[in-house]
Amino acid sequence: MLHTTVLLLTLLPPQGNESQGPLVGFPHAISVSAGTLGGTAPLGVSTLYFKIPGVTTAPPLELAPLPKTPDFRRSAMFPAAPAFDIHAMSLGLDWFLADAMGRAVVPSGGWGMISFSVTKGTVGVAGSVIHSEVLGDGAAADLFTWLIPGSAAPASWVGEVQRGQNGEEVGLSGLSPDLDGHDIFPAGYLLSPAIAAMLPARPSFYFCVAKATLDAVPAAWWGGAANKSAATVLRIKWDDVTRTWSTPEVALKWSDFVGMTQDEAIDALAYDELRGSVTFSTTSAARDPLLVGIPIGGGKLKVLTYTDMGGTPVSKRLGLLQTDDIDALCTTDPGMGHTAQIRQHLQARLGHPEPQRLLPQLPGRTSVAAFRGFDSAINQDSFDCWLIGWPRPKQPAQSIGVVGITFPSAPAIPLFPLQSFVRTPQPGQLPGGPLGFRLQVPSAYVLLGIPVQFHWITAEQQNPGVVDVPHPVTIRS
Ligand SMILES: [Ca+2]
Ligand SMILES: [Ca+2]
Ligand SMILES: [Ca+2]
Repeated sequence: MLHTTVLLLTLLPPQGNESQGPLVGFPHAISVSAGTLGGTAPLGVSTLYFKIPGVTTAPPLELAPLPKTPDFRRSAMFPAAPAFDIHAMSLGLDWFLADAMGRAVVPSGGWGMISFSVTKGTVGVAGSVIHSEVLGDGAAADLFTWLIPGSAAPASWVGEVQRGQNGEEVGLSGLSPDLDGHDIFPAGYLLSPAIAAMLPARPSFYFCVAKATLDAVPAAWWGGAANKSAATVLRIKWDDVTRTWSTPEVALKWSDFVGMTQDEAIDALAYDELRGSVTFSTTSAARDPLLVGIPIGGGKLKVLTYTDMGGTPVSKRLGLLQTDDIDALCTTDPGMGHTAQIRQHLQARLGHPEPQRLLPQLPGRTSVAAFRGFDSAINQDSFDCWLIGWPRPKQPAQSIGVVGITFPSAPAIPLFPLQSFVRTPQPGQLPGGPLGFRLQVPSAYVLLGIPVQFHWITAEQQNPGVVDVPHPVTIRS
């Protein structure tokens, strides 16, 4: 019986362009380039927008803060500043995922992830995930993820580019939509009071100004004309007492990056404030699309191409041509990286995809992601778990699916089923027919940190042999 099952699964048609990976449906902060719409509304280029939680085409929003949290609205961040284009951004909470030689590395038990987007001009290597997006509905508004080799995660996911969110699932539209800034941390302040409380009360916001709009910002921001550059990283800092952001000032000068010239531009930034290391991208065609800056003393950063342990540029592993370009970037390791406080925040916010051990002989064509949600109507945190790829397209028969949980810290407790679903493929669904399941987190458990592991299993009524068990996902209360 099991043999038949495996055979059937290997005969399944190839997957469509479904979203996949740890960030499916995950809320994060973005900036866009000119001409990008959210729904039918034009979006500003110096405004932070928040992708709405869930696999939805709802447009991203500029959101008012929760009580006692930083105000990420443009009117608070850049009051009175004329229109300028945020070209790169970071809260400085990124975790640097390289050794001293710029090689991508993750400690045992960690799962390092880079999340990124590409420019409108990016083509991608033939056969790559990015190239297939370029041939389809475009890649510039999409969010991609790449798990660093060595990450504790399903083997088929590690070292592979995954399209975590299609542009329409970020809520972007228009003739040629472009996501050109991305950071997962600002959205944490807007998610729930409990989750926001795990983040620094006085964060910094680091950003670069696009070259075309350098003249639009006040000269005082540069602290001298010699620093005026699209490769200079500026910073504002939140004051939680006055509830205001500081005036922009220089955090990293273009000249701090050894070998950089004043007319270069940084268009993607992941800054590890704690260790002073940077993962970034420039607009220079002469440079690799993905670089690291490592402190070498005296405030200087050595600039190296980001490579894997074998010396192959990570950009190549991502399926990028040398002429392609990354224009949004964030780096995290929710398993082992960051300070204990940020790690706890991430583990309560973002589900950890784990190898499937229940029926490991089944390949699992569906995929699962989980993240922290919040229901403001009842003032309660939730676990939001999404299943993608079920049922298979064009299957007229009904399928049954079940979601359940286990508690990794109490392995004696067996799998506990929570809800069953009966579905047929519906026309008009997003690719993969995303199915969301929400489990309220009882208030008393919201910050206890108890790991909860979600499991799914699906079967087709007409082809009962087609059973699918995706990998489980662990998230903490
Ligand atoms: Ca796309
Ligand atoms: Ca950018
Ligand atoms: Ca770039």
